[in-house]
Amino acid sequence: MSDLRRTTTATEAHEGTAATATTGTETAGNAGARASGTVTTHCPYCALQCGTRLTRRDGRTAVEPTPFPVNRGGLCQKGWTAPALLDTPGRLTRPLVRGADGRLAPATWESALDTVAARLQEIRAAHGPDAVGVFGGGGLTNEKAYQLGKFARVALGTSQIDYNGRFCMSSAAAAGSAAFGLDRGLPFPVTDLGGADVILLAGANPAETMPPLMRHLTGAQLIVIDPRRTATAEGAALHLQPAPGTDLALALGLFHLAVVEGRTDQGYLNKRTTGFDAAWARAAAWWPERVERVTGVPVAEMREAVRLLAGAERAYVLTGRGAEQHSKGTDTVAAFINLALSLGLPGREGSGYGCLTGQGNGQGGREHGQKADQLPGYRMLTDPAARAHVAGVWGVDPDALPGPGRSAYELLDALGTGGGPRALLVFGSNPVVSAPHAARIADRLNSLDLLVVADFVPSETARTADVVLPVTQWAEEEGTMTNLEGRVLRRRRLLPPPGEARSDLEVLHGLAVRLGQPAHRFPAAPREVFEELRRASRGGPADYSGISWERLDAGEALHWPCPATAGDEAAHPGTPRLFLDAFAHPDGLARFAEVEHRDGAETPDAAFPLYATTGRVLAQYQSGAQTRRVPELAAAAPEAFVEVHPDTAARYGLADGDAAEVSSARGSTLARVRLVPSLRADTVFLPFHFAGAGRANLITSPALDPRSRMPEFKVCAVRIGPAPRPAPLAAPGTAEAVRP
Ligand SMILES: Nc1nc2c(c(=O)[nH]1)N[C@H]1C(S)=C(S)[C@@H](COP(=O)(O)OP(=O)(O)OC[C@H]3O[C@@H](n4cnc5c(=O)[nH]c(N)nc54)[C@H](O)[C@@H]3O)O[C@H]1N2
Ligand SMILES: Nc1nc2c(c(=O)[nH]1)N[C@H]1C(S)=C(S)[C@@H](COP(=O)(O)OP(=O)(O)OC[C@H]3O[C@@H](n4cnc5c(=O)[nH]c(N)nc54)[C@H](O)[C@@H]3O)O[C@H]1N2
Ligand code: SF4
Ligand SMILES: [Mo]
Repeated sequence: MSDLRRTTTATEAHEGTAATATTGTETAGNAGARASGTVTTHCPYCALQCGTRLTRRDGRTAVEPTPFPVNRGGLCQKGWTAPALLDTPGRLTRPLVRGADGRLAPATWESALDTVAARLQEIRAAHGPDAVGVFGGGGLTNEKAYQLGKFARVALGTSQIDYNGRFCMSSAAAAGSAAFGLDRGLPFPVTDLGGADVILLAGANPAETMPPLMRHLTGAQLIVIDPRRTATAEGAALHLQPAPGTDLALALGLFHLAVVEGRTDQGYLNKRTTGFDAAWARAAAWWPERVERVTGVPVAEMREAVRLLAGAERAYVLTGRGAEQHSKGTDTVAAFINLALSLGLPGREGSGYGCLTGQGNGQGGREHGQKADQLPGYRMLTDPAARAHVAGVWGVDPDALPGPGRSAYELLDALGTGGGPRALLVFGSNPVVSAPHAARIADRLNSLDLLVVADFVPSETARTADVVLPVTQWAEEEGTMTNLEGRVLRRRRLLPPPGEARSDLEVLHGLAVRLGQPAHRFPAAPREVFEELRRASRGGPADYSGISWERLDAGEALHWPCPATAGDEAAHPGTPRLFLDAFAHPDGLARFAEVEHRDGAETPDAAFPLYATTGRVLAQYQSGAQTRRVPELAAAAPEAFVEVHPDTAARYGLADGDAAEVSSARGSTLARVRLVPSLRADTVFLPFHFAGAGRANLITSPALDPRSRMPEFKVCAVRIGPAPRPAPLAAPGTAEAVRP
């Protein structure tokens, strides 16, 4: 078990060693005088939602991890340095409105909100309600996500709302719902992973993306599927290294082997599943040698993976974005679920299938109605009973609720075109950096009659807006978040917001009232919104009606569904483990999916001979809007880079440290070359955290999965060569007030 040591070492190396990190300045955002005190809360970044304790004293904030079971006293480098966000220079503290001179200038809240409301009314009057769009985020609290969906459907009357979770969770959600009848990323607590013997990680790199999660994986042998030899793969018992975009073939091949080698669990298949025969009819044609030809993974490694997985008493199959962010992401996840079902894993205590949800509220963000086709409680907008229930809670006519709108990329792509929205409100996303085919999206945003961005830092998207609304961040507000295991958590306020910053809920209240809504319909107090969310979710798949802030504050661990029970609202214990007795389909059975491999939207050719894939590094978060501003993180990952195999670099005239230009059919990006001998020679990798000319999304493909509408972030065809001109690779830091 020497592999275990390596896993542990990788974890420690990536978690950092700070005992207690303190940051703060007396100057930034007049925060120096802000209150003192201590709160127990959670990290502002990823879906692990590590438990933290914050202490504010003398204008400085210190963070320390709590024994919260998910992080068990660990934090990653981003968590340790998160307090720097509270005092970051350049923090937005006043509303900004673009004047006739083309520059963003400070304005009062009254005039900023009046301006936005008046222009929204004009645009609606001239072009109809769908001329206004809303773009939300999976980092928003449950209360904000809920209120944003309600605001779009009721105050704006638009169908045009979607959110960045479409770029993140949608393929796993679609496949999970189809297989199990319900989508909760992990249908079991994270701590269950600690008892596993074997865990297969398909396209996930938690050693960098969720380092404290590795604490739960040290007892298991890991099988990692990743074209790169990541920090996670370094510690694995087995690393399968397929070409990007070929996981579907690989999963079919593993399923095939499980069947022909007699490793399936026949009793489980009979009792708990349906659809095996049709799924097998497809997989039967994916014999191992054929899979090796498509994926590049040797047959012996596939056999070893199935041997490990099938031989384990307790085993999990987990997917990450590497398997999901493809134009066939839903089918790929379905194929991994087929594999898990064939081995009898889902719905069994100590085993299962799960998806590692990414954003801070990536789970809650997909339940409360900011998605194009959804109503709160994870209900469908097309379901008449759901419409009637939610409209009842909102006090509106069900027929007045619009139908489903465009998905995230389709919404952004349509902006300012004939049929698309002419105004957009952005809450919690930075699509100028994070959307695929980013140059096209920046161009669409610039074509709008009105772009409004609510943020607490001047993100690249905020800098192109007509109106920028400064909002509160994590430690300045109250609310709830739902982590990757479906556990509802309290976010607590440590200090008052700087300057004139207001919460997103206050912003929505102010706009709704100006759009003619009764004030009571859009409360600004998060707790009041949560009480309404409970009622709206009641009876839905994601039922929060039995969850109260009192129960959470008393320390109860509540995973949804947690329905209110007659007589005693607080009686239901929540549901840490789903599916133990039955899956959520009416017949209680899990469904195998009939899926077939297909190529990605682009495969390498003479003009673009390499695969490019994209992803994350430890020290930066997402579009980098927040983490590029944290000095310690910016120092650790200062500029765009591209990982290249040494032979490939030599072939294209590149040496380590050179500035390279990577080009696809859509455009080019600039990045510093890093030679990585363990990478596949046919593949280059770029992180997407950097702005300007270093945006990886200048080259990515907007090909969409037909079911989830997930863009193909994880594979496109490119060529690489020396950068044609001296390249400004480091990310620009401070705000630039002029629309580019
Ligand atoms: N440090 C850091 N942590 C984060 C985030 C962050 O931005 N930075 N973001 C959070 C969010 S929102 C998310 S969604 C999660 C994402 O967490 P992960 O899914 O772990 O992150 P990624 O780096 O996007 O992708 C994982 C791996 O997929 C591999 N990959 C690329 N193409 C393929 C392919 O075709 N097949 C397979 N099998 N693998 C492939 C990449 O090489 C990469 O190592 O991380 C969360 N945590
Ligand atoms: N090439 C490539 N592109 C990708 C991916 C990839 O793997 N490769 N991954 C995709 C994935 S999984 C994701 S999740 C997206 C994420 O990409 P984005 O949607 O751009 O996510 P963030 O960078 O987190 O942007 C959030 C913005 O909202 C602000 N913000 C944070 N909290 C709040 C709040 O409570 N209210 C308001 N109003 N603002 C807030 C932050 O300051 C920041 O500017 O990127 C996607 N893009
Ligand atoms: S793993 Fe995620 S939640 Fe935990 S400290 Fe790091 S960024 Fe924060
Ligand atoms: Mo994500």
